[in-house]
Amino acid sequence: MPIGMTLMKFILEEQRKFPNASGNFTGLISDLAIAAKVISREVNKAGLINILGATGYSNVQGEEVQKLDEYANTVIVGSMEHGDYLSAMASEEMEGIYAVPERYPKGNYLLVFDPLDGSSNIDVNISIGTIFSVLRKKERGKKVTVEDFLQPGTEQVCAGYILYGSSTILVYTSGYGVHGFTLDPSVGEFILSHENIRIPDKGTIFSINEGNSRYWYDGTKNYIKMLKSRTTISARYVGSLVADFHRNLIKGGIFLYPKDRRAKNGKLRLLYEANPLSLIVEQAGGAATTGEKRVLKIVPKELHQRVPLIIGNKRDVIEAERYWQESLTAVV
Ligand code: P6P
Repeated sequence: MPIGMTLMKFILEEQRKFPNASGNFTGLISDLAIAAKVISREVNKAGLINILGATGYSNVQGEEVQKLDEYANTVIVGSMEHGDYLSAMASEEMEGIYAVPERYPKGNYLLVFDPLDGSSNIDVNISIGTIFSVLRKKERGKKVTVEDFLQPGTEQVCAGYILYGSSTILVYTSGYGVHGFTLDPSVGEFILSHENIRIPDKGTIFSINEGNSRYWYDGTKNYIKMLKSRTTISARYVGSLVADFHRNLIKGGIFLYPKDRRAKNGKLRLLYEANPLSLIVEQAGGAATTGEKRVLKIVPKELHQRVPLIIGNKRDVIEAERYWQESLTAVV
């Protein structure tokens, strides 16, 4: 039986639509897919080897680095730095940018990623994920600096994630729809399983950490209270962004990590969590806002900047934004 449309065949078919394409993008995705397969293999046997648990130190975010976080970061950097498509990388696990070493050929793309999001769930066997975003360096030839990464999400060339769950699925968009590829471990290939994903117009799921409700502003309180009054509504919160986002993308729903009296700018990072998922959800017909503005329009001020994130099907996101705006005017 044919193994179906592999990720590489799909990407090559996409590339043929652009006669002037250099093939660099294809190389980037190909090497990223290899890194994903290696990470998937380790995630799926983490309990059997000494890779569970924490490293004993914290990252730039002040969060405890899990061994698998560090491992995933090393695998992605090692898999990508030798290709001729990148100038530099940035990651949740690295304080500054990582310029491709002089010994390797360079390209014009920039890769920014969260190597293993939701890593606090690793030791309890809950799905976790890698999130990635690809930008273009603005000026060819110039030495790459952190400013090259500080572009609004609308400038992303590509965005995606790999969810290490009941199966390993790679979902990406390059601006021409959202497509999902499920890893077939028996052949070691990502096979097209979800072509042209569209988020359902109506959702019956909301995802928010209600443990934070004592810190919520009225806009969040009033919106969640309204949601709970709906006859068909379910609360689902894994505590792993990629898992919560992917379920809502497929089934319809809204995920909220708003700013509150404790998380003054929300918790999630703009460049390698909010922006890539916002590009995906918009390409799938959904929406993503901070409560006050479209996420993809934010001009980043720093690499690890945090933003509030309300993301999902358009109707619910617009309604959540209305509640947020009303609470702002009520305060004035
Ligand atoms: P909380 C995981 O640490 C993460 O960055 C996201 O994956 C997840 O959505 C969020 O934080 C969970 O945060 O505060 O609800 O535990």
